[in-house]
Amino acid sequence: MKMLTNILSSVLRPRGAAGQLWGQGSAALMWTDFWELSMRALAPFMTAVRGAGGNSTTEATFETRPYKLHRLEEPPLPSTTCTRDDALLYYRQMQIIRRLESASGNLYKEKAIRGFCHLYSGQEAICVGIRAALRSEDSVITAYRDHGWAYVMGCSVVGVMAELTGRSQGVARGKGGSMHMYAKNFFGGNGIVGAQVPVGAGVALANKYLGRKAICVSLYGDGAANQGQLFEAYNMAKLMNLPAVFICENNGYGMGTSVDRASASINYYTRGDYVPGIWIDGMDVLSVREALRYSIDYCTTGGPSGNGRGPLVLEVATYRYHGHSMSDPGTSYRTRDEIQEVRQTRDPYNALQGTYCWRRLGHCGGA
Ligand SMILES: Cc1ncc(C[n+]2csc(CCOP(=O)(O)OP(=O)(O)O)c2C)c(N)n1
Ligand SMILES: [Mg+2]
Repeated sequence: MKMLTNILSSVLRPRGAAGQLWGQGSAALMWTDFWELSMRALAPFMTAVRGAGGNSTTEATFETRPYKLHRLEEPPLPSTTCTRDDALLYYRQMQIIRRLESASGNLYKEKAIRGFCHLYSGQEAICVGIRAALRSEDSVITAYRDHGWAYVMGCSVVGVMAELTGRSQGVARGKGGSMHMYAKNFFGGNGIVGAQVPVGAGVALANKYLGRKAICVSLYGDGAANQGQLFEAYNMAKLMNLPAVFICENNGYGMGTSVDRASASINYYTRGDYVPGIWIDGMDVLSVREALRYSIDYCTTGGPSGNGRGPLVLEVATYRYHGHSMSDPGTSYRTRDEIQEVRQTRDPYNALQGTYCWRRLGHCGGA
């Protein structure tokens, strides 16, 4: 408690009467404090980009990172347009998720969060990029690393934090905790490795059956990618031509096991065999967004019926900064230098800030 209070004390505003997160008396942390903390962290960035004002462009075109294809002729577009508002939104979402996860880690150490807790830091560009492409009718299902997903799918930061700390104001009334959060068209938050993938295929089947032109995105890890139930889901999705997008988040490790120790083939985008696939740089939010736009088009148009060409298997290459869960320091099976190098060279929001927002959309002039 003391440690977290110290960390936050320099930036928290005076505490109000309602919305207590946890703690008592003057040491209490309020929900509003958490929000305030996020907003203050973003303020310099917002000011800089807005301040670029009249002599800057409001829209620019960027190259996407090269994609690798499996059984596809045409790749997603090699360039994409991003407005300053889009860039700000993506940056803001990624910042909030990063800070939400840092706060979650601290609250866990303080025992304010109990049970399992898996953090998404390092992987933010995936959920932000995918969400940016989805329409309101599309659905998502993921595994247990779901705090950021719950947030981008419509849950408030307060709702996520309340869920994590077992409060009735939580997005699952405090009954689900870290691994079981839900929102409209967000089917969780699932703790059993791989089990969400056939469920996602079922959501895609419902979409097709009900005549909705909507996709279902099912996310799973590189560790889950070796499970038999995934191949059953691929098979059914292909047989029935379902609008299902299976997405492997390859963060390099399944618990403490690296991908090359666990998988006979680490080309996860090819593992659907007869299901076409795409490899994507998952640290680049716009490349992720563009690949999902392509996937929506692929799964909902063309094909024999004109209603879609069936499923896809995507692999997004990423990295997790924290250990597998809060009980894993994450340093016994990889070096600190490895983590540091990714932070310095590939970090998703540093890349967005440096390349897109500041240089191309205002800070240093137009595109
Ligand atoms: C069926 C099942 N087996 C084992 C576990 C224990 N377990 C939890 S996470 C995990 C590793 C999953 O790694 P990966 O799919 O790469 O996801 P990541 O944690 O890297 O996001 C395992 C084996 C589980 N939850 N469910
Ligand atoms: Mg993994």
